[in-house]
Amino acid sequence: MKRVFSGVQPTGNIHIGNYLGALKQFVQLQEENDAIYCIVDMHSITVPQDPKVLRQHILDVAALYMAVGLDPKKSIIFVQSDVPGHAELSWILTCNSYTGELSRMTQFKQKSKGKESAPTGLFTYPILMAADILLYDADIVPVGNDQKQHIELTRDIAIRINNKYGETFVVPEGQFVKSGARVMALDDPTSKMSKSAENPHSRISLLDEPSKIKKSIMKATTDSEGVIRFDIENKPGISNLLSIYSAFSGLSIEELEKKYDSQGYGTLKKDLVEITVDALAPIQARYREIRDSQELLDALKDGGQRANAIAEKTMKRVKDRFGLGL
Ligand code: ATP
Ligand code: LTN
Repeated sequence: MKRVFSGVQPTGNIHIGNYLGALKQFVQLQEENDAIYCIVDMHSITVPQDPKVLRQHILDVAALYMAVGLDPKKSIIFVQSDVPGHAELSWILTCNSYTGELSRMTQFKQKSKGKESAPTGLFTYPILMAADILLYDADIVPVGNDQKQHIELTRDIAIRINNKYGETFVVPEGQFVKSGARVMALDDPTSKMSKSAENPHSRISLLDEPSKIKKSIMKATTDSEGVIRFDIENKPGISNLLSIYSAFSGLSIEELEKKYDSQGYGTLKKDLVEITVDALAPIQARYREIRDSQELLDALKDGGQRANAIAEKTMKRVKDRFGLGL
């Protein structure tokens, strides 16, 4: 059995990009693996958060985890800050990574762009992510394409420490889905769909009402050619809609191109609204059931304890290797 680990930030607005790129795989992977899914609240404070809102968002994401199908009997579901090993290991990894490699991270470059000064946590964010993964000896890390560079860094750090201190960490592999790995913004199909974009019509959040979903999709940016075909370079808008359609329906892009041969963009969009609303309805219903339940709190508490037991073992091994403590 392989160990699977992944995390999502509790920053609200979990969207279909997060779902198709990451959460959907989480559910499949829990069936045949030893899966651990984290709500990475310490990552979210790399940018300012309102404490009251943050706590609500932690519960929102936990409820969404369960609403999309994660089962606390099959997977460990827990909150990062409940396990002190993440911060502890992060420091040890910080001492074994270089400012040069962190400066090359595109996420850091994007998030600090134009700012006179950026929080140090934004810079060392990928090290905390490496700690999350290495703390649990993860073999597989299912994430969206945007996290590729962070996974590479995690591998580099693990290999570096294994070479220097002897076998300490499992070197993990990223796992990326084929369709949905990079869902683009509906209003600007050249940038990725993001929680933090100002325009709410740039994304479809998992909890959006049908009327909002309809508005966002019908407004989505396309082109003036009028032909439905997949071509990311020249037709990023239509290609993005086809990818979303394919990921939700299970139909291949080729099948969709055939289905919509000589049809208008309006028809494609209308059908996509229906497919999306239908896919999200059961998730939304389950979310409403679980969000304020004791079941959710119990699952997180139990998950935290089980995660901590694994983390403590790793920390003991790591401290031994480094000669830390007694
Ligand atoms: P955002 O940029 O929307 O704030 P994020 O990547 O910073 O998202 P997370 O909530 O931590 O924040 O992401 C959870 C998972 O969703 C990650 O595995 C990430 O790769 C994936 N993901 C995020 N955006 C997309 C997207 N547009 N398409 C596919 N996967 C995505
Ligand atoms: N950096 C990721 C979230 C994240 C993560 C992790 C993903 C934090 N720690 C460990 C996988 C494994 C993001 O922004 N999407």
